[in-house]
Amino acid sequence: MITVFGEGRGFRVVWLLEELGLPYRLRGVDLMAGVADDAEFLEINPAGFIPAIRDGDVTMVESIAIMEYLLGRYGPAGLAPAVHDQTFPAYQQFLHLGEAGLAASIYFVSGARRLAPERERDNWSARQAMDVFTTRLTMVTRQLQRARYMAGDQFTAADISVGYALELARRNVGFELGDAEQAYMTRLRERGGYQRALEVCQATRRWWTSADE
Ligand SMILES: N[C@@H](CCC(=O)N[C@@H](CS)C(=O)NCC(=O)O)C(=O)O
Repeated sequence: MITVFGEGRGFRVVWLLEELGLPYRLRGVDLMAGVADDAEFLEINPAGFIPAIRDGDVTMVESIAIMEYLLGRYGPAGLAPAVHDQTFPAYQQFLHLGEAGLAASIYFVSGARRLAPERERDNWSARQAMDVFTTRLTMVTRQLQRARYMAGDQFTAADISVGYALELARRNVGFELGDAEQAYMTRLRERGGYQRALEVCQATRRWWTSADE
């Protein structure tokens, strides 16, 4: 049985597990309360960030690496193109751009705007992170002019990566997505795997629902 520790980017992992139809359990990690007393979690990830997984003897962190591990070990079920497929380069690019270019940037914008002291909310680094997010987003916009999904006409794990980042931007910093990105998000939210993941990830669900109000 695979255990997923923590929501946040763990939503990506849960979404993928739902798409793959694999058994798993979600073990909550409360970052706001602090993890100093959470010995079981710290044994899995001494650095204390989420998500992490345990799968038998395997422990791992980094949501994109975890998705690549799960796809590699349990079969892509159509969610990752084969390496010689013509869609593989775009798949690989957007799988990583979703975290390295998009989610990582918007996460720091969100932290600055929500948690920093008033005078530091619009600091230079937060503005730089916002610029990085918006420039990387143009890659997504251009891709959506060419295809329905990041790797072409089939949904793949690259859409889980990018889709989560766009949800984060919209819900955490009120970023206004363009028409093409909004239509893309509607397609993603209609998926059974997305909806089941949101049922399982109750903290994410509460957070996103409150952001919609
Ligand atoms: N690149 C990592 C980012 C992990 C990350 O920053 N997670 C956040 C929550 S989604 C976190 O644990 N923040 C608290 C911390 O870094 O101590 C991934 O994709 O898993």
